[in-house]
Amino acid sequence: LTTVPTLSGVSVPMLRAAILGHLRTSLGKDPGHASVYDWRMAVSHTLRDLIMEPWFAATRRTYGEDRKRVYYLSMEFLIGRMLEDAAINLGLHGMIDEALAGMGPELRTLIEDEPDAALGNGGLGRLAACFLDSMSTLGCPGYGYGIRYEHGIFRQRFEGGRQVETPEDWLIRRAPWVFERPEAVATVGFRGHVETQGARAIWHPGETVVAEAHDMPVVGWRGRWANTLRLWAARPTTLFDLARFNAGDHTAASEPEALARTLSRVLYPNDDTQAGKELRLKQEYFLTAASIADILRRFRGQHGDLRKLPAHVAIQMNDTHPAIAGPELIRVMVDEEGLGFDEACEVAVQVLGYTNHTLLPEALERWSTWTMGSVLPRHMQIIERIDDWHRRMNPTRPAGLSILAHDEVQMGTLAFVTAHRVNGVSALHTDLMRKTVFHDLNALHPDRIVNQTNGITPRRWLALANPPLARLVTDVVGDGWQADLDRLKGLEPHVTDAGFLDRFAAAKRENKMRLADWIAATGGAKVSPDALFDVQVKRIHEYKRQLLNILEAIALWHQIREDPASAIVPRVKIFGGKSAPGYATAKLIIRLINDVAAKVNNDPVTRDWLQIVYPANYNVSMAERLVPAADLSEQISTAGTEASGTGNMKFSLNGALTIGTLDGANVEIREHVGAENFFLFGLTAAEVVARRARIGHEKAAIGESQRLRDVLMMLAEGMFSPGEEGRYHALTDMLWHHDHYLVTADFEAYYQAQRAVDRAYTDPADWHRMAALNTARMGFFSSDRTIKGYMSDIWSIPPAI
Ligand code: DL6
Repeated sequence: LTTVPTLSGVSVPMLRAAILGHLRTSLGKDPGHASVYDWRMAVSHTLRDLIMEPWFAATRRTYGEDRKRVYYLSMEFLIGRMLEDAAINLGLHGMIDEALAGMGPELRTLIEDEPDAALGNGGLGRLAACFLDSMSTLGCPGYGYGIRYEHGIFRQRFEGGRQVETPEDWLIRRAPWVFERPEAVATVGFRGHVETQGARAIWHPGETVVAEAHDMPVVGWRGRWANTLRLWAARPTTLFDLARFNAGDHTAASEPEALARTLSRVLYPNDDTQAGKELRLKQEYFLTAASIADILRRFRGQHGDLRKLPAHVAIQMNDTHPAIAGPELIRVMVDEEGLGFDEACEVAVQVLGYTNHTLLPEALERWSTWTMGSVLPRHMQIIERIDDWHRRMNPTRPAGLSILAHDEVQMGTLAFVTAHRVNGVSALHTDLMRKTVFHDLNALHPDRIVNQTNGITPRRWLALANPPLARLVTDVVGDGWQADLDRLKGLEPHVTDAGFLDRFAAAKRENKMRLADWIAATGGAKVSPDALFDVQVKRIHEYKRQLLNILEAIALWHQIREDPASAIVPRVKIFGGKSAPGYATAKLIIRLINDVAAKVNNDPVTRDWLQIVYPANYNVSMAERLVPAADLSEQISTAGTEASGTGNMKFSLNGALTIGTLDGANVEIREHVGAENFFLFGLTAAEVVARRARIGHEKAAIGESQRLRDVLMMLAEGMFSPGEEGRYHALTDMLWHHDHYLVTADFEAYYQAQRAVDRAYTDPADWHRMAALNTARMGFFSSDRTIKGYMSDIWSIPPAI
């Protein structure tokens, strides 16, 4: 990929003129009266202008060289802020800073003014955003396809320690990175009936909406390539019911508009449970149908015959959410293009890939055949025929293995059957996919399941988030690591050099001071950067075991109270994360963390040794603050439950040591950074299965730990819920009687591992050496490596030359 000429000529005076120009012509503002918002928009437009040439050039080249394209269909893209990302990728951060000097607010102020584009719940959506960044960096021609939710993931605040949700409104002000494309539309139908004319089926939808494209350019490293994230917004086919309006029924007149808009109004705030809502199914079909119509329109313009699709098009289904893609593609080929059914199935399979992101049974999507049949009647018929086709093609298929088992459409099975590759997201997860949920399908299709261990973009998660460490890395290994993360290995010979370690430690300290200032400024506790910053940030879920972490905090607090001399390391435990609004246990855990924080932070005996901080509304921008400042990364899920994790990679890359179980990508991180630089504890996935089968394992574990008994007693007696003794009885009952996630079984090992952390932290030089080795050995976890794997093993897209 060659350097983009438009960028090489950029200078500070030119940027200054462009920013002032935009202030005047795009914002209509005199600099003397411009607000922070106006300046942000002017700078964003200036950067955006510079992305146009790479963006157009990438499209021209893709057409000119007739390159195969990949289409990444995802219900979630957790993008975060765009301005700083564009500035870093274009290499213009410093110049913009200079251009603004003496003229407007600092670039940092403008960056902080931008709302996060938070169109996702957690790992799955953030992975999609990292993948787009890598595809653009690698020059892999591709589109992300998603929904332009008016409201992204809800805003979280705490009232009396409890999570309260309010709507997020990233679109309330203009979004400078989004281009409306009123001409790029697709009509999407629902319900209705299917008419049969001989062998032909004609679907007459009962409802239709229009999907309207909104495009965001995604620029790669140094602007050498830019792809498109195309987000669909729903609008009505008829704007307004004029007859009803004239009859005086003004509210009813707007009904068509209101109904359509509902489709793209909110992101479902569940990342792991079947929403079970018709609206969710409609959203999934809306995304999929609009995207496939768009893909086929582009394809037909260039190549015509849909039988040639696999040579030119790869479609990746990000989890089962867009798994209706198989039936939809087949519907178009059979009903609209006249292909034979079996032939259409074969074409679809060659085009589609499916990534599985979870093995949790409650997260595997299923729709009742009744719901599917009434929302998408033609697709229901096609799904039955796909199931029949699959059975015919695989005569040894076990009787119970059907897409339609238990009168439900099993979306995991549907996605598996209609994809030529099905991938897991870490080595352990892929292995478990083969052995558990997809055991029978794997036996029929032994080459279909492949592994692609997740990765993260080093541009956002090191270059952008951690400038002090990024500078040190550049000084030692030279520029270029941002697009070739294996170069971090060049740090390794320096980890025994005291001068290097001092600089490494200074970078961490700078990040910790910045975080401490932010915590204080946002109304949190005053924390000291000398303390060990111990961070667990992710969705709140029982399997992720924030409960284990907070129980350990209670045990530590109790220990220090009993024996103050036993405290050797001051520690700040930092939590961050949202619970699904309807997930009562997770919400109770949030309240417990806040209750324990209130007690512990006000205890004069322990205050200097233990503090608990839980800033509300964890999102991508907060992660960018927390990750670089962490000393310790908590990756403590029950083994066999976290498909991969990507937070674990971000922390390790930024020089935090991990305390973790052998779960998801932790296994591979530990292999890469070295077992001696990782605090391992807990049961393995196989041991988890065996332990769960032992009746009364909870009581046995509690019986073996006086410490755990003390903690549970304090909780049960209302130590953290004065005036309401029973507040946490649901949690203590669960731990005593049905502890599915084995908090009790792993508690003691976790407590001891934390004490090993304490001891290690008392030797700062050695700690920093271990931390630096983590950074040096994380090159493998770049999402560039992951995308290269998808390109070669799933999409059959050659690297760009
Ligand atoms: O693959 C991205 C990410 C993994 O890192 C996490 O381990 C996994 O929990 C997450 N999965 C989901 C599940 N959503 N659904 N369905 O978000 O994917």
